[in-house]
Amino acid sequence: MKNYAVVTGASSGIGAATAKLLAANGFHVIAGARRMDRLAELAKSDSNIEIVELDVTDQKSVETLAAKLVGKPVSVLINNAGGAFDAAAVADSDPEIWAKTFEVNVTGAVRMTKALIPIMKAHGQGHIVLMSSTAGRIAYENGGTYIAAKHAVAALAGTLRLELNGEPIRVTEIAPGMVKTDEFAVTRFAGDKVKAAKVYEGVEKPLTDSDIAETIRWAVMLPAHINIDLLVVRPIAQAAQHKVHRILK
Ligand code: 8X3
Repeated sequence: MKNYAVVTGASSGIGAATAKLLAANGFHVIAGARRMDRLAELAKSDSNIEIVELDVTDQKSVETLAAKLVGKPVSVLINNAGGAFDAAAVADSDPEIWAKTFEVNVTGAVRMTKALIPIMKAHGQGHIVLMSSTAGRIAYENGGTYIAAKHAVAALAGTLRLELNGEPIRVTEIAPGMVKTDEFAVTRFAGDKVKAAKVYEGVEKPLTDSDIAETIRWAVMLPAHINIDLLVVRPIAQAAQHKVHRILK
């Protein structure tokens, strides 16, 4: 029987690319997201992708999925659901957006992790991947909600690794830098595609969702005794958060 990999936020971007790549590499992928129409498209690409409606901010939704997975060989969880929902200075920011950002990026990952740890333990093997960001390692202006939430994800990864020491469960934090996806920057700028495009302006080759999926595939397919604690992944044009080589005409 194939090992199961559960991917959250699988309807687009890094989540969808990861679901496809893991399915192509022999996993039975459980692809979860809220948007079933998008997932239905994804499922057409590979018969090893099983789709499930999932809202990581809803405890019932997470429990319903976990109940289906009891007794199954779940060996990988990719906590990918997340996002940035504003680009405001802290002084101008909305506490509701703070709560939403933490709910999706942090508490959502906690819900999924809590629900699947017993299933991984019963299977005798597990790997929890947390998608943080370079925003989880350094601050920049006008990103406080997302930066704080991703720092929390990084802290969650470190805590879990300590607490699971002695169990056959790996914990990996993947911290992407500039990745150009269809939705990330557009969501951050509340649908403003011009502002979103500026993020990548003049950058010859920002990373793609498939690039990040490849790093995840590598980390989860290493022999089970090798734990990648942290992978910081940037395009070559981005030497540091504020140091981006742009070719502007
Ligand atoms: C996204 C990277 O630079 O927008 O996780 O924070 S950044």
